[in-house]
Order: sequence, then structure tokens, then C-alpha cells
Amino acid sequence: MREKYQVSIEQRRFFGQNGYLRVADLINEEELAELDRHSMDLACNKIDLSHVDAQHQTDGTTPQEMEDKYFRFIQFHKHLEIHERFLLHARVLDVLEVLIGPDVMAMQSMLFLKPPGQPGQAYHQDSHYIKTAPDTLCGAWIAIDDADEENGCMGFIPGSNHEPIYKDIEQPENTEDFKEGLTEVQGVDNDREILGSAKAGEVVFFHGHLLHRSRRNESKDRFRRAYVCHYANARAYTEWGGGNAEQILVRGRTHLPYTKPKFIDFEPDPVE
Ligand SMILES: O=C(O)CCC(=O)C(=O)O
Repeated sequence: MREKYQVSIEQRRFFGQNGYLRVADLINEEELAELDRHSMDLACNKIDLSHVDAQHQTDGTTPQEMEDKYFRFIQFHKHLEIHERFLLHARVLDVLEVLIGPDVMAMQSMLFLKPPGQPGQAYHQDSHYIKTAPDTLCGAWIAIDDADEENGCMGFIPGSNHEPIYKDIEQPENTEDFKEGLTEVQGVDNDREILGSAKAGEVVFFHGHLLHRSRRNESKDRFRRAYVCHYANARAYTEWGGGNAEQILVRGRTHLPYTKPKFIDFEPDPVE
């Protein structure tokens, strides 16, 4: 029988107070190696995406051009089995079950490659974009590479999970560091920021209200890859992404409509 990951009281308390939690030992070495291989294959156009809609098709570009085009691979769990499998990762779900469950739905997946030179995302709160009622959004960010200040790890404002969703949002002025076209919460006191560095294979959970950002990858030759998925309590109402009927029930039960995984035969309420 699978050994369930046990979240400690200290971890639960830390997440409640600070809005983020770094957890090691959820992703094993084999899984990390698979994510490593897969994300490089994707960057190098080695994955057949001909079944994906036209805007996501490869066209023989270089990895750098490919990455500029695919700043992030969003919702590829709808197209590729491996993305769905990591969205449903049992030990990641064990943590989410405690943080936002017991009933959990998977809503979004994004693979970031972030090669040298690529800008990051300015301060934002994920619940601004993905609305759930009650507001229960949580990200799970799997580091594929070691992420640190040099290659553009995330920065968090600890405790901002207790703050509201800010309405004062503009395009970032500093497009050297931050991707154009994405929005930025104004007036954040970045003296409060702490670095969200992580070792490859660690998972960083972050609350939907947590103010966070990531800067440009300043390294010469290091990618900063991460697979990040967003989840919410499965009994929360959402109109995001086609509504509840489009979200995957990954733990427990719900009175609301939901969908099932596409590739994997999966039981949301496993017998332990
Ligand atoms: O990985 C990053 O650089 C940013 C991730 C992020 O901001 C998010 O998932 O909301």
C-alpha cells in the first residue's frame, strides 16, 4: 500500500501564517529525472504536438525561439499524459488535502522553462485570476532545477495570504525583469520580500492571495524549470476555465459538477 505523506502540525501552521510551504520528499529521483527529460524534449521540439491546436504547434524553431513563444505551457495536461500524471501526483495531493481539502479539484497546470535571460512575472496574486468561492486557491510549484536568486526563483511577501486581493493592477514598467503583457500589483513593499529558493524536486505550495513574483533569469547557462499546478477546494464554486464541470476532482467528493482525468485511470478517494 502507498505510504501517504503526513503533513505535520508545524508545516500546517507555517503555511497558515506565511502563505507558502516548501516540502521535500514528495517527488522521487526517477520522477524528477522524467520531468527533466520531458521538459528539455519539449524545449527542443522533440515532442509531437501535432494533436494540439494550431497556436501550440511546433514549427522547427530553435529552443530559444521556442521558449520565447512558449513562455509557459499552459493546460498541457489536456494534451500530454505526463502533464496530467504530475497534476495528479499522489503525494502532492496528500499535502493539498490537508491545506485546502479534504475535497480537492485540479484547475490549472503550467510548465515554465525559463532559460537564461528570460524575464519573470511581476507581483501578482493567483486568486485575482482564478476565482473560487469560497476562495481556496493554492499553487503547487515543483522545482525541476535548483531555483535561486541568480536563475530567477520566486520571491514571496510572507503573510500576504491574510491580505485582500488588490485591485490596483497595471502592466509592469520594468520589462527587463518582468514579462510584458502580464499585470503587476502596484505599491508592494518589497522590503518584506523573502526568496522562494528551492532545490530540484522540492515542491513549494503557495496560497492564492500570496503576493509573489519571479525575476529575470540572470544566469549564463542555467534553466529554471518548474511545473506549477493550481488547485482549490472541490466544493468551491468557480466560473473560471469553463466552470466546475471542467475541473478535475482529485480528492474526496463534491456536490458540484466535475470532470475526470483524460489519460489516467484515477480514483479521487483512494482507500489507504
Ligand atoms: O514560476 C514562476 O516564475 C512564476 C510562477 C507564478 O507566479 C505562478 O504560478 O503564479
